[in-house]
Amino acid sequence: MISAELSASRVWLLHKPDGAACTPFKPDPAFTNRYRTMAVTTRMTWNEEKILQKLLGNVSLSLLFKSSVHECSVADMINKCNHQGSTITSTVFIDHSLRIALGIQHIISSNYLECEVFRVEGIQDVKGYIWRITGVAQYRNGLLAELRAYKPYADLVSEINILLLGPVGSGKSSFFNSVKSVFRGHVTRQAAVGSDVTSITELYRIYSIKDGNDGKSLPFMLCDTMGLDEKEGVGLHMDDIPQILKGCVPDRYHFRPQQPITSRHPTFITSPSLKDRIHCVAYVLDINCINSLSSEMVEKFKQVHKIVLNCGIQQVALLTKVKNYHGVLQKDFLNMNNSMTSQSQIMKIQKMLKIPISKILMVENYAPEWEQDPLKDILILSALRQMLRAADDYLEDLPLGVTDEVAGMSQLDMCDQLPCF
Ligand SMILES: Nc1nc2c(ncn2[C@@H]2O[C@H](COP(=O)(O)OP(=O)(O)OP(=O)(O)O)[C@@H](O)[C@H]2O)c(=O)[nH]1
Ligand SMILES: [Mg+2]
Repeated sequence: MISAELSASRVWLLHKPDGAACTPFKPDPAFTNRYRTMAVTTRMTWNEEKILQKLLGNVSLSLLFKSSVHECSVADMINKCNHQGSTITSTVFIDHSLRIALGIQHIISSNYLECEVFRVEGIQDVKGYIWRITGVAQYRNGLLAELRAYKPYADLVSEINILLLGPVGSGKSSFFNSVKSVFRGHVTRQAAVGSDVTSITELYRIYSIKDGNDGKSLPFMLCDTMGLDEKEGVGLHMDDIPQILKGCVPDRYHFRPQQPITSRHPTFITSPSLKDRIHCVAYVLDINCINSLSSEMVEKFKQVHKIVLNCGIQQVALLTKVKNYHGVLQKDFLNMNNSMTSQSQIMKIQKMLKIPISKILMVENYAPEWEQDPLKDILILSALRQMLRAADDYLEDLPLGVTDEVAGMSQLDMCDQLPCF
């Protein structure tokens, strides 16, 4: 086990024993003398070294001091490490729950097998990387706690319905899988995802998400749809969209690209109430395809935008497949968009959907991999938080008559008040 102390140009690695009880390392003089004449190599494995280099921003590491070779003498260490650049130190804190998960809760932090000091070259933004190591887990956990405590505005509904709309293959189902994975604590793949010329998702799904902590359902639903296609008669039918927004389409409804749902369908919800309605629409788009969207698809988006706007429902854009998402941590989370995308992509989205920059969200979904990544979690949770805030704005903005429904107004009357059709 390695713990790291970072400096501006040096990184200190303290190799901890993997067992529970152990005494601190005392170098054997014979061992020390033997190794003094040999090339000093790190105790880290190749893999560990690569991970550390990547974590610090693809830097190169040169070992300056190794306690088992150079003896545990502070003077010797200072001598070897002096004049190697300025130092800012920061200690890596491993949260108690993570220690339990890793099975290292018994390790007393003062016990080390080895102390190594490296010169770090190529580091671009020292404070950013230090923050990245120490702050990411805390920031992620804070967001998670905030969302676990979330309650819809004024308790008008018990769950917020977020509708995912977008072209075939843009990552709608993967976003649901990603959100579920973050709350579950490991990567899960409930919704089928994949790549095909036509939409993989054929059923309308209203997914609930359980909190991994206590297994309770969280107060939001992700509504996954068939992908939009630029051709007519393929993909989600435009006339299905108003029915979905009103809450007339049931879970597991099988979309028919050439025939939209009507009130004659046996499972059509004829008297939807506020809880059945969509409270926020997220337009899901692959960030890498924004500049190559066909004029037909742009036209379709404009039509959808008009329908949603007429209903007074809040809208956000969710850009997926953001490859360089690691860049966001060079500074802070406030400038996420600037560091991850070009202005031309942002301008195009703004023009097409008339959505302010604050509502253009970005994620890298859990797609082919099984490893959880706290950075991905931060983007996914931040996007979800913005969607919930948008839904709250919608609820707060509802006309009095509609909110009266909660106090017993007829569901049918309420549905008729919808301004969209
Ligand atoms: N690298 C990367 N791949 C992604 C991301 N999101 C989705 N994918 C991949 O893109 C493909 C399509 O993803 P889906 O989630 O099925 O997309 P969809 O919008 O639900 O597609 P349809 O249901 O067919 O309309 C799959 O191969 C995913 O693994 C992402 O953020 N990053
Ligand atoms: Mg899908």
